[in-house]
Amino acid sequence: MDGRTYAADATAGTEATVAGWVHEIRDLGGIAFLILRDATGKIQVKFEKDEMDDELVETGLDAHRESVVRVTGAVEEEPRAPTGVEITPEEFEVLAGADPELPLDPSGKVDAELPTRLDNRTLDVRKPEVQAIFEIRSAVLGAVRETFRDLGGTEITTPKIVATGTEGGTELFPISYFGREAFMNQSPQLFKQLIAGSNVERVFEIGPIFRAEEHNTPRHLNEATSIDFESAFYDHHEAMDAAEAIVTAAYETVAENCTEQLEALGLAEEFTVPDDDFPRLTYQEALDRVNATGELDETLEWGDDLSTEAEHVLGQEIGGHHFITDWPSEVKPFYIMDYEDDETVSTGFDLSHPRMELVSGGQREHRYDELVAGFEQQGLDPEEFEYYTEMFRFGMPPHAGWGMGAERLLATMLELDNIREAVLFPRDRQRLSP
Ligand code: AMO
Repeated sequence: MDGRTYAADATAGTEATVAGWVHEIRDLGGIAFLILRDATGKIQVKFEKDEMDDELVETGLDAHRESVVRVTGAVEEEPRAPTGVEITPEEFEVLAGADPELPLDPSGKVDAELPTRLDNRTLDVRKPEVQAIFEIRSAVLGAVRETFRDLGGTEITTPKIVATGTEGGTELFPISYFGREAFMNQSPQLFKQLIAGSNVERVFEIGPIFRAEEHNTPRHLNEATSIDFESAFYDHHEAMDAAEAIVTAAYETVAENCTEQLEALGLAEEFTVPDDDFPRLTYQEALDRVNATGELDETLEWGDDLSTEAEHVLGQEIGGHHFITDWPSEVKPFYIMDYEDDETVSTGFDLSHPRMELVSGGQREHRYDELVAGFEQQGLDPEEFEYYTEMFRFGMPPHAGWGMGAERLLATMLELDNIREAVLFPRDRQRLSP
């Protein structure tokens, strides 16, 4: 908008035009204050009734909360105002009125349940603490991209409509594709591997993944954002180094550039960047640590998946981000490579925050015969995946990579109770719109 000044930039001694939402109006009789809010914060607009044009005063004070207004006037110092300045209107215009009854109170004085907030996301994101989450999300994704590029990665985008699933058949969303059955992709897994096998070698993608999850939990979405990485000539140790670098860079960026947002979330004091040296425990060591606490009713044995409860106990024990490596081959997917000297153990790894798992990855099976055998062992028909397996006959280098849930990274970083807080328009079992 021509000549518009943001609330935070209006300086005393100038004439400015500001535009934004009516946050609140405080009418004290002879004098009234309208607090205008925009992306940068709040500014006070002063109405001195006796000294101002009646019509202007009326338009200003009759504006309902959350109406969009534009104000032009002199900016003067006022230490009691939110930004230390106030504006006295010479012109006042309502650009878009708001109904007097709001489904949600953006000033936060009246609490709303999450479903009401998600139904009215526009109003919800007007709250500074919600706005802050999405500004931090943007900063995190920016840092992730930049760090991948520093690591020599090339950003790719891969199809979301696919013919076959990769991460377990029950979690697929079927769709109709010109009369043929197709699916929403659960992971860019096979595509990123195929391109790691090209001259591009090291790739990353930030994009949607779709999972028809059984669970409606605070950690699961049906559409999530996956941060994926894959590199030729990397082993699983190097892939873990890259995951550590990405997580640390995300925290560093937030600590450096998002102080206001952390304040809005009440996290400014306690926010800390983790050491980029996350402990790496083997799966067996993880079982032993959990069993030693005696906190579970059962004793975990080799082959058991770590339940949410077991993950939680281990998280409390370790107290920070940690890798779990050397998983039993049978609990990891067909594309993960097993150790040469012991095929019951895989190079698969997870990276967890004490609250939840963030990453799965591993070194990939790049040997054609072993790959095809892996499909069969997992009950998958290798013929359906020929577009993928064929390429392994034409020089597929050793390679490794991982996938990280962007929302889980944010939920753990910002101590959000529910992963949906980190998604503008979440998709879950109940929610298909907005
Ligand atoms: P996995 O299925 O473990 O591995 O997913 C990787 C990471 O993605 C996130 N994630 C989810 N987040 C929210 N809601 C969901 N429903 C959801 N599902 C997954 C988690 C999880 O750790 N192809 C492999 C990765 C690889 O090996 O490169 C994969 O998809 O943070």
